[in-house]
Amino acid sequence: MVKGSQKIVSVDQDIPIIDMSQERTQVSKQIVKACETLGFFKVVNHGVDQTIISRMEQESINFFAKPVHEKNSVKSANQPNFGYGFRDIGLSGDSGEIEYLLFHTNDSAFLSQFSFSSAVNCYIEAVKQLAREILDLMAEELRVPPYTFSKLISTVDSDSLVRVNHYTPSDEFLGGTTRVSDKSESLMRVGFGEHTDPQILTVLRSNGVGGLQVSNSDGLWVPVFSDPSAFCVNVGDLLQVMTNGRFISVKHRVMASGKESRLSTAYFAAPPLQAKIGPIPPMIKTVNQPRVYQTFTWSEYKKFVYSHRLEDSRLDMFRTC
Ligand code: GA4
Repeated sequence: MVKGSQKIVSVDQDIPIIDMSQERTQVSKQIVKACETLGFFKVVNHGVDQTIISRMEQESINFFAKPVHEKNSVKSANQPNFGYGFRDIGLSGDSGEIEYLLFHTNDSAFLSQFSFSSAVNCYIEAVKQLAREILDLMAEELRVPPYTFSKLISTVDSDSLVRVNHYTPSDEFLGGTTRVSDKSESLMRVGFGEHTDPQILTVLRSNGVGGLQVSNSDGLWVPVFSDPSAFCVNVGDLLQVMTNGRFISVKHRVMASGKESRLSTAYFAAPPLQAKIGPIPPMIKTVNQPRVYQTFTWSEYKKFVYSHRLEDSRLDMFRTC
C-alpha cells in the first residue's frame, strides 16, 4: 500500500469555485474562507487572456513531443533537478509517473534556450498578476496592511518557479514501480506523490484531464475535476506561516489514470531568498492566537525543504512549541 493513501471522496463538490467577476468584498470573503477550510479553491472569470493560456499549452505539448535526447539537453547550469526531468522528483529519491520542465521565472538565460520563451514570459506575467490580485484580496479581508503578501512576490529577485508537468498514458510507462495496491485504485499510478507546496501561493491550470486530489480536513482525498478555463489556487507553507496557521497549506497529489495525457502548469509564487518570513503581527494575539511559527528566511526554509522527501511534513520543525 502506498504510504499515506487515504479513502477517496467521489465528488469534488467540496472544492470552492470563486467567480472573480463578483463584487470585490464578496470575492475576498470567499477566498479567505476557502483558505481557512481547505487551503484550495478554483477561480473562474479570472481575467487571464485565453490566447496566452492556449499558446503556453500548445508550446508545452510541442516540447514534450520532441525526441528524448533533445528534451534531456534542457538542463539548468547550476541546479541538477531543474530543467527537463523524467520520473525523478527532487534530490532525495522521490519519483512519479511524470516528465516535466522546472525553471525559475527570472532565469532569462535558461528561458532563452526555448523557441517559445516569449509564450512562457507572457504566461508568467499573466499568472503573476493573478497571484498578486488574489494575495491583495486576502490582505483586504484579513485587515492586514495592503500588499503585505503581494509585495513579496513582486520584486525582480523573487524566487518564483514554473513547473510544467506531463503525465503520459500508462502504456508508455509499463513496468512503473509506484502503483497503488488497493484494488479499487489498481489502475491508478502515483503521478506526483503527496506533498504541500513550500512557497507562498500556487496558481495551476490543467488541460481538462483530471488526476489532482487534495486532502480535506477529515483526511480524505477529494478529486479536483479539471476545468481548463479555471485556475486552481492553493495556499503554500509560507502563507500558512505568515497567517500564523490560519490558512492551510493543503496536502495534494496527482494520481495518473493512464488513459489520457494530463498536462498541468504550476506557478509557485515565492519571495526573494533573503526575505524574512514569520507570522505577521496582526495575526498574533497573545491570548487566543499566540505565535505558532518562528521567523526564518525563505533561503533557510528552502534548504530544509529540498533536503527532505516529498511527503515529509516540514513546517513542524519551525513551530514555536
Ligand atoms: C513541491 C512543489 C514544487 O513542484 C517544487 C518541488 C520540489 C522539486 O521538485 O524539486 C520538491 C517538492 C516541491 C517539495 C519537497 C522537495 C522539493 C521535491 C522534493 C522532494 C519545485 C518545490 O518547490 O517543492
